[in-house]
Amino acid sequence: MLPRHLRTVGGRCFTPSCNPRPLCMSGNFPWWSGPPRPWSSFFPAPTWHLQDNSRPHHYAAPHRPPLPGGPIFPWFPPPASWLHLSHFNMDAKGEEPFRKRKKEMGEGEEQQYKRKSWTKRPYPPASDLRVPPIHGTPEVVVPASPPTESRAAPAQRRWEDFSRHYPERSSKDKFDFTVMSYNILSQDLLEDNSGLYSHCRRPYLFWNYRLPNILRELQDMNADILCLQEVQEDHYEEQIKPRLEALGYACEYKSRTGTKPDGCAICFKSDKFKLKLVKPVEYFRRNIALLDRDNIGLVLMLQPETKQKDAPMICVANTHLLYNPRRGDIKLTQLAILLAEITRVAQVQDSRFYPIVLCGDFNSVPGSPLHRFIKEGTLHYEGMTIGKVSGQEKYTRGQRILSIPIWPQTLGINQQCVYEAPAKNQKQPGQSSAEETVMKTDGQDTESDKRVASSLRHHFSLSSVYSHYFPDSGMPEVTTCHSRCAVTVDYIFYSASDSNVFRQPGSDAPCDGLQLLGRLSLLTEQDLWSVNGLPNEINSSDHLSLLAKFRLNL
Ligand code: KL2
Repeated sequence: MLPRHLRTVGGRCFTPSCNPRPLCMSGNFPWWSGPPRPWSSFFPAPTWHLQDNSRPHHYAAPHRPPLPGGPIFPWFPPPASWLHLSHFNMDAKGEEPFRKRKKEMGEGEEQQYKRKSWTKRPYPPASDLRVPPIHGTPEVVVPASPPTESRAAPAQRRWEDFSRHYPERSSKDKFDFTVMSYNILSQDLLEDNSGLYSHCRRPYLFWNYRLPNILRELQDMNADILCLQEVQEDHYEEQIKPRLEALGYACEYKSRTGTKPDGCAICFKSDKFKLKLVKPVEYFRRNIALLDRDNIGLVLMLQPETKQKDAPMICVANTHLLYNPRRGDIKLTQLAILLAEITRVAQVQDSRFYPIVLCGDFNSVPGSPLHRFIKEGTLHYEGMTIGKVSGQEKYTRGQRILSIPIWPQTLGINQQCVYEAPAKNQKQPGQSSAEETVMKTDGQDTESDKRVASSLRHHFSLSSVYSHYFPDSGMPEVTTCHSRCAVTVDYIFYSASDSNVFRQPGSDAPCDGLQLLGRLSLLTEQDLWSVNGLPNEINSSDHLSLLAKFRLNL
C-alpha cells in the first residue's frame, strides 16, 4: 500500500475516489442468465489455442491504476505489481497481519465492520436477502450513497470454447461438468488487511453489499462444482450454504485451524454427483515447528450420476495455501500433505488414479517453483531460497535456503508426496531404492543420493486450465488485484487426457483423463484497473472466479 503522504498528490487522492466501473456491465450482466445455459453460443467464438503456453514469469506490468480526473502532476502511483512489498511482520508469523485501524470510520460503519460471532447473527439470513436482478446494481442498503459514475467500455470476460477440438460423442458416452474456483474474500481478512483495499469505495466493502453480488455470481455461473476459498464460517452457515442448497448444491466445508474464522468449501450439484468420500485436510502439526500455520484443504470423491454407464469417481481437491511470500518451505510442505491425501483417496492401483481436479488459491505465481512442481511433477530445490518458491517476491537475496529434506521425516510423507507405510523400510509405490536409501541414511548421503533427496516428485499428471498469458499481447492473466499486487495465484489443475488416469475396465474411451472443453477468460491488470481494481461495485472479491468445463469420456 502507498504511504499515506504519497496517496494525496497534486491535491487529489489516488486511492479512495477513483471512478469505479464494473466489469462487463454494458447493459448486460457479465456472465449469462437463466438456465439452460448455452455455453458456447452465448459467448463470442474463442480465439484460443489448447496448448498451455507457459512462459517465464515476469513482474512489472506497464500500466497503472487510473488517477481520477487525469494526471496534472508528473507523478503516478506505481502499478500494483511494483508495490508487492512484504509486510515486515511476515517472517515471524506471516499470516497474522496487524489488526487494522478502524478509527477513520463513522460509528455506523464501524458497527458493520466489527467481527462478530456467527451465533449472534449480525447479518440477515439468506432468505431475507434480495438477490439483485441480473441487470443493474444490487438492491441492498449501502451506508453511503455512491456518487454518480461515468461508465467506460467494460472489460470483457469471454467464454473460450475448445469443444471443437474433440470428436462429438453421444450423451451416453460422455459426462460433461463445470468447475469453478473462487476466493470470495472473507470479510474478516478484508478488515484485517484493509490497506489492500484503500483504492475501493468504502460502501462496496461492506459484507451486506458484497454478499448479494457474490451469491449472484455463483448463481449465474451455475457451475456443477464450486471450490470456494476464504469462506467465513458464520457467513457460510447462515447465508452461503442455505442459498447454495436452495440452488441444488450439497455443500462440504473445512474451517481453518486455530482461531481463523474462514475456510474452504466444495459444493456440488446433488443431481449430478453422489458424494463418496470427504477428507478434510489440516496442515497444522502440533509436533512439527514448520507446520505451525492454520491453512487447510478439502478433498472429495464424487461419483458422477449417469444413467447409462458407470462413470469413474472424480477427486476434487480445494485448498488455500499460506500467503507469506517468504515461507516457501511451508507452502511446499502444505502442498505435499495435500498431494499425499489425494494419493490416499484417488489411487486406484500403483500409480493409476481417478481423474483429479485440484483447485485453489496457491499463493504462488505462474512459473514459480511451486507452480512448476504441480505441473511438471518434479522439483529440484537444492540451493533454492525459501522466498523464491512462490515467486511472489522479486528479491530473495539474504534469505535462507530450503533445507534438505524440506520437512522432517516425522511427518511421514516421503519426497514423492506419498504417506510412508507405517512399517519401516517398506517401499512406497513408485519409490526407487535410491530414494529409499536416502530416507534411511539421512546425514551421510553420497552426491547422487543428495540430488535425489533434494528433488520432490508427485505421481499425478496435472495440467492447468489457464495459460497465464494472453497469446496475442503476452500480457499476464490476473486472478487477484488489489492495492499491492495484481497476479495469478488461483488455479484449476486437472488430470488431462493421456495422463495416468484409471480406465474403466472394458472402456473404449479414447483417453483416460479429462478433456478441457472451455473456460471463462481472465483479464489483465490493465483491464482490472480500468474498473478500479478489485473489489468494485459488481465484483465483490479481490479475486476473479475461474471457471472451466470438462468432459469425462465413459
Ligand atoms: O493473497 V490471498 O490474501 O491469496 O487473497 O491469501 C491471503 C492474503 C489471505 C489468507 O491468509 O489473507 C491475505 N498481507 C497481505 N495479505 C495478507 C496478509 C498480509 N500480511 N496476510 C494475509 N493476507
